[in-house]
Amino acid sequence: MQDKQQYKPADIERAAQQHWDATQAFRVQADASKPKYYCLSMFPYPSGKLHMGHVRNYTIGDVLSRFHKMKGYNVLQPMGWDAFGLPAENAAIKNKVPPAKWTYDNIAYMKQQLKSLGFAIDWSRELATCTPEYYKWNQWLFLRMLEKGIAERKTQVVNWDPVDQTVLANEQVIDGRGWRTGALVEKREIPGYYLKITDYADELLSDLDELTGWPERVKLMQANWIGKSTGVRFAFKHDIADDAGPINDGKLWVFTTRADTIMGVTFCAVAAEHPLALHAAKGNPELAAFIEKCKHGSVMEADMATMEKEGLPTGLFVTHPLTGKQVEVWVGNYVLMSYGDGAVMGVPAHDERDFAFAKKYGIAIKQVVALGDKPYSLDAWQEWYGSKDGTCINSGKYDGLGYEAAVDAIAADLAAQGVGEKKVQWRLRDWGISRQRYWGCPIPIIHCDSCGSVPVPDDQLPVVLPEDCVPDGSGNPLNKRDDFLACTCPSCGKPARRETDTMDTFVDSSWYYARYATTFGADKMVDDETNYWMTVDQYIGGIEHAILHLLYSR
Ligand code: ANZ
Ligand code: ZN
Repeated sequence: MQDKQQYKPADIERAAQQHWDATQAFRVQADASKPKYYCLSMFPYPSGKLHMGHVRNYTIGDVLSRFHKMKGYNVLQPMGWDAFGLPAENAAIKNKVPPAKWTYDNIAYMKQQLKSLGFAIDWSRELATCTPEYYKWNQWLFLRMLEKGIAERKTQVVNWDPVDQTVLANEQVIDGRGWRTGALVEKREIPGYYLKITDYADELLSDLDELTGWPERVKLMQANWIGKSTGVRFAFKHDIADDAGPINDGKLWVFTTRADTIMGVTFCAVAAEHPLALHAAKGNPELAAFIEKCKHGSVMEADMATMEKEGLPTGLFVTHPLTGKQVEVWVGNYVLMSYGDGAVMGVPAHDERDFAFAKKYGIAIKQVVALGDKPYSLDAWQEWYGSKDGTCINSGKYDGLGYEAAVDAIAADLAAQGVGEKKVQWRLRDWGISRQRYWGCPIPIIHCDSCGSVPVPDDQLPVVLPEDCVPDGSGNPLNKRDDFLACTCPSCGKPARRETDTMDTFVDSSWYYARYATTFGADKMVDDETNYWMTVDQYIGGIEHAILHLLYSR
């Protein structure tokens, strides 16, 4: 009888792994004599235990890495931890342990799981975004952006839980109510920090053409996200005033992509947060209640498109710039305050949303574009909708003009009155990076009663996050930490208060790939080693991850 050969993974794999460890088999450095291969897997969130998705993802990366190593490449396969974020705070509320402890425990456990899988990882480059060595560079880069004017402080709308007196993340709002308190969530305006990605909108859009190897539909999603829209911005004049004088200087601005339909305007609609809506609500409890209700509604565009159109008249009128006629202003729940000017010219004959609104409230519908040679019917209209075919009718001097000629003529007439011009409008918003959360990278700003918001000087970086707070759900625990809050103003030396907002975790995960490639422990954000390894040759992560980045970079 022959000896049965048995595969004993525990023995064999341990021996191989110990050998790799002892010889530092996967530890790599820049080496100009070899071609390099940088294989980057999406870094995990330390949620507790690895799941099969991790194993699948990292196995693919490992196969590619080993294959290239055998082919003679200098292969970098790093690993690290996307370690800040809300789940750690939720776990803290539930288990009463500091998020730091929960996170570091999870990292230790998951690291040992990863190690037992025997991946060809250069562990000497391991990083965790919640460590001061890492997030110092978030702070440093933020300060550089502040200097360049591409980071700024401005007001932002947040979800406010009136019972817990705290800001909620979108995912903590369930059916319009706070996840813990069940209280109706309000939209509040508070100061926040933004990165001006809109300054780069043109570049972001045109450089999509240079991306190779991405599916067209992904590029299209990106383009739609950036959302370049060419149209006309113009104003309806009015003399609606409050004690401080005419509201918005007596002009109701709107943005339209269909200036050719301007003679078909039968109403205007403004967002619930628009100054005219707020003004009208002062003497109108019904309108005030409606505005209050809208505040709890969605601001997601997808929801806006499908939800039941609702509105109320304000009783206010503005003047049509080309006909001189009075046009009634309505408040409409389908008008977004955050897009364009937060107001629209209502053209029910040609805009789907305006049509639904006008039908519901008995507002006049006036056709001003001939739909080819077809009579005006719902079918013909649906077929035409969104197209730029057809010529102006019922439009006085613009009759007979096609889309472009009509837009040119109308824009010129508006410009001659000083109330309008052609405009490119972007859907892309500046990236709001501040969160009113504890478990994140502190924003390096100091508030001084005399000097205002003052940047923390570089030699005081990193601003270290205390790791022993246990959030209880009622607001950011940093607000109760005097040892964190108290500081001196870098500019006048008087006692001042530290900013308690932290950065969105997408700031952390937007540059970790560069840090892996940097000399370990370098006292620079990136260095020559980074130049050697960059760019990433192969990224392995769910498309979900890429899409999440897109969705949250609002
Ligand atoms: C009148 C009109 C007539 C429009 C027509 C369209 C078709 P995009 O392409 O997405 O830029 N709009 C403008 N600001 C808005 C806001 N804050 N909230 C909701 N809707 C808004 O869409 C531009 C069109 O969306 C604009 O052109 C305006 O409606 C509407 F036959 O003006 B349009
Ligand atoms: Zn000061």
